[in-house]
Amino acid sequence: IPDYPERLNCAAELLAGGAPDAVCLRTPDGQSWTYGELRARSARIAHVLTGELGVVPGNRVLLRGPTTPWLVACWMAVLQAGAVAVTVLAAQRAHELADVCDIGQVRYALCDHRFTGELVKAAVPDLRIVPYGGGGDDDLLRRAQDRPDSYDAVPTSCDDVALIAFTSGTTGRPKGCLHFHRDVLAIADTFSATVLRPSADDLFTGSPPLGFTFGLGGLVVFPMRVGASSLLLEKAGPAELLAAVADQRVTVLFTAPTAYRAMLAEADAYDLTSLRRCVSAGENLPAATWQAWYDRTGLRLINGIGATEMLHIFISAAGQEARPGATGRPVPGYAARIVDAALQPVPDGQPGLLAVRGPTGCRYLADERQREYVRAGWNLTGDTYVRDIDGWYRYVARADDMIISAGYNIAGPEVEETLLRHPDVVEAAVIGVPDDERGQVVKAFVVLREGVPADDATVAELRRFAKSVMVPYKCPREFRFLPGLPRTPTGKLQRFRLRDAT
Ligand code: 3SK
Repeated sequence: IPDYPERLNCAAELLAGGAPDAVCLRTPDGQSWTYGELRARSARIAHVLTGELGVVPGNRVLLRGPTTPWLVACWMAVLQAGAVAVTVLAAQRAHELADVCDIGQVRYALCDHRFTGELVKAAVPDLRIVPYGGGGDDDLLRRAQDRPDSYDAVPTSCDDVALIAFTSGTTGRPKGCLHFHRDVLAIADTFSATVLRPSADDLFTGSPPLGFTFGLGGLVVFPMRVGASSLLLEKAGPAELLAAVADQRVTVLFTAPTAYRAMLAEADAYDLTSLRRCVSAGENLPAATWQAWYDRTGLRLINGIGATEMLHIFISAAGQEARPGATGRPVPGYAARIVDAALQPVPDGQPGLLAVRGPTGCRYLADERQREYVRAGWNLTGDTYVRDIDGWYRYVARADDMIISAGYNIAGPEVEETLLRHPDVVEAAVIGVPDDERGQVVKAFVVLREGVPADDATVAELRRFAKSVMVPYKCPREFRFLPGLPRTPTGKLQRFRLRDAT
């Protein structure tokens, strides 16, 4: 990791990443913004923010909208003005937005004009909502159009807060994670520079929104750090991703395991030969998904574990190194270890809590839960992992997703991976449900391939299959078929909703 200068504005650095006439942002409908155009447009917005709107360094500014070039321009403008970006998901609802604004002490909101409804409903006291893209008199872009097209970025300190990334978690109030200007560059200078290794010729795309730091890194920070281009998709389901790759000759793809599985079902109809790097994160990547993607594309998926608290990916592997069923090794710059509840090291080969530290880390905003996440300088991510003797890290489960049945510890993801290997299974999730005799038993929620009947014969077939590949105590005793699994807007499985449904 470079020694960042004491005065550092990460937005100014990223905007300087490409030549003025190099393409920076593209959209599938043919828009193309050069680095020079993005610099000019974000400069004009920064003038409105610091001029008539009165934004001062340190103000928290909410950013809400689908993944468009204007959202990126607003993000750059906020950071250049020395303010703090609080980017949320377009899918978030009024009460969630109200919580974010309250916790983050948000004073301004720049909002895509199509998404102002929920913000207005949130009724946040003293929040100034500024719509963009609708063309009205109060529209940010209209106000910005005759402003100067250069802006001297506020010389923030490298340790000034650049963004607050909110993590909803599964329970409790959302937590705001503070990240500094240097952190934003550090994720590019660690994971991206050493594992992904992009160049200015690359074209990135992917599904995670910019309100999820997986997307902010993969679609904005990493490409701009090397002067590459990013194709921004407002709608980024599996079909749109496949079409984008094929039509625009995308070279670097960021999405989650579920989307890779869904793409595989349709992939034969698309030319995916432009792809060079495919990153999978956000959830555990089953070995079967890794293998199926490799068989179809010849590409070795780059698996990674990241966290909003850590800003981006901190364990990963790429190229010939990447192994199905393993996450990888600590990204250069990060250190990891497996510990028990008393933070004592657990021997290699045995499961324990994943602890990590490096240039980025958790700083919750005014939240007691900081004490649980960071202990003795180590970030405890809430994942159970095993380190193999050769230093490779393998995911076992989220620490609270272990099932204990008749005294056996069962890792839910292992059972899910087994079920996913059955050709009739599209998605699978398992939980432990209370049982008088065994304490808990494994219950599976399964999404079946279209046309497969959700009946007793299918249950019997899945039981037979599970028993043929796993010891019986791990096999689900109960099955339920669902049309889809409950997920957060960022694609993470909401196991608590499955638990509530039983
Ligand atoms: O939360 C995650 O899973 C994640 C993954 C990669 C990069 C960033 C994040 C937040």
